[in-house]
Amino acid sequence: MADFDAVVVGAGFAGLYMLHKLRGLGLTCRVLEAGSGVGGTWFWNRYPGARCDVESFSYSYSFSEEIQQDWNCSHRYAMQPEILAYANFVADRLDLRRDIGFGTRVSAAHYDEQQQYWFVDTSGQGSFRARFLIMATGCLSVPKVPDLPGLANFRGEVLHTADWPREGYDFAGKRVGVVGTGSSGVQAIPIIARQAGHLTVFQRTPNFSIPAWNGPLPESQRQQMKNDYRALRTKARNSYAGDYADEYYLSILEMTPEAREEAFEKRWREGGFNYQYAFRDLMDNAAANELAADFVRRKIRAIVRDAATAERLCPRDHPIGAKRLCVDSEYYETYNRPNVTLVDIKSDPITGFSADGLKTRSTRYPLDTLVLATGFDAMTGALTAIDIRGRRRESLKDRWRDGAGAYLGLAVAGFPNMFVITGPGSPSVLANVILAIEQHVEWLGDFLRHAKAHGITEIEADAAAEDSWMAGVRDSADRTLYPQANSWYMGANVPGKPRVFMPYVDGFQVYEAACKEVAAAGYRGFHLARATDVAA
Ligand code: NA7
Repeated sequence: MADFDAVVVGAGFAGLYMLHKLRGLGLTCRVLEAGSGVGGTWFWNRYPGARCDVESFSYSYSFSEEIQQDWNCSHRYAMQPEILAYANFVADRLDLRRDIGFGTRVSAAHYDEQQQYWFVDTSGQGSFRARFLIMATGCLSVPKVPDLPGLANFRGEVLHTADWPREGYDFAGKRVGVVGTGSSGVQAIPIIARQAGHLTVFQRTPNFSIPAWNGPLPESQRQQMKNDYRALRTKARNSYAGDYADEYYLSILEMTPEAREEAFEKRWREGGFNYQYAFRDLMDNAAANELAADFVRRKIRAIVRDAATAERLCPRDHPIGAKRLCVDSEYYETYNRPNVTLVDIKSDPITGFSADGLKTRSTRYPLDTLVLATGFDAMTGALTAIDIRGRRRESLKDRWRDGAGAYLGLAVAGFPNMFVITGPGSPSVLANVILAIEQHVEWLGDFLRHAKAHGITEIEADAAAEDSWMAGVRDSADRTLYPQANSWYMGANVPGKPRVFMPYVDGFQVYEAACKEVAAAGYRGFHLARATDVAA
């Protein structure tokens, strides 16, 4: 059995930075990664059109001046191959690979209370013992395969966006069906439509999508951003969304109708998430939200020529922003193509499959290929897939049966020395997730340095502190419109998963201040013990 100070699970952006940080603390570390390369979700999500919805200059590490100056992003929003290349660039630059075990899927992790060690098991790649177990398993890493009736009868190819063939896929001339119209579907559909013979989109729920207006970054702009990095990163660090765009400076309800229309139009023209974050009342006032939603519906009707198709694409069942906004490139325009059909499977549900197609209640659709863009068991799926057992062999899956939670979104009572990077109860996916990762890794790094300096061998969240933290997370979410959507933020996209709003909604900057305050108060809410304390 191999021995380390820490085992880190996952070599995405969280695992890579965590490894670098642990090395800096003089701790030995092994990163265990199921994939054959670094990059996490960007390693697996290779579907056509896969792209980040956070702008390139934000969606990058800020901890190394050298890295941020030496890396060149090519577009306003980076495509998946470029993000994967960036993860590899960082891994090479920091010489991280030698401490990563690739092709290693963690199957179990059990805590030994007497020894204060985690025992980590893998599927055939050995066992490990470590004082600390750091879960860098990502929020969007376990693909959700829907239980479509009779899918096993289908003899065509079935692909999932989040587990895409590495060699790519040729849609030329094929009859393709796509199920799922979240971000992945919205990004993939325009590209597939350009290649396929015919594309049929099977939509259960329409989503709101804002144009990305993506394009190459001119060298002058790239240089300007690099020169301004210090100020941009500081602004991001002090913001709600962990981004450097201006935010919360307009109130929808306080504007005149003319000014409001102009403001929506301006954000639509600018593209991306600022359509949401520019307005301070969009997520907490239903009337304000409806005005913003109505503007997007009017845009859809203006873009999509067939009136019935346009109506089917107009979301009505949730407040805009309560499900993550999609950021698209010619998504709505795609429905003007003669080779694209939109089917509403809420009113005409899928009833089964034959060898060569899909059947809804009313119609048969011959297909060669079915693409599932059906999302993820988000935020907790990768954790509950592992047999994690803490004190008294309690399993994390059981602990989270009625809803996931963690003190500061980082540590779970009863699971000492285990930390979850961007876990439930932290800003994670509501912030620029790379900055959310950096903040967690840095805070945890300080905590582990403190532990080392004081001979602390066991760190555990206090159960009452965790309950009170999660009650705060829920109360804050309940003051917003977020819980009104059946979103993956709520666990609502996975049948049987408890519906608890998981991310921290009060803002990245408020969260970071709370974490600093906990540290300044001697890590309030944590029990710290030395091996001798336990033996005594
Ligand atoms: P999402 O946003 O969870 O979208 C999944 C889509 O798949 C959504 O339209 C779902 O419809 C649909 N879906 C899921 N299950 C089914 C079944 N059983 N039948 C029909 N349709 C189904 O996942 P994405 O991968 O697009 O994006 C996830 C995040 O990744 C995204 O927000 C970015 O942050 C990156 P529903 O809405 O549930 O009716």
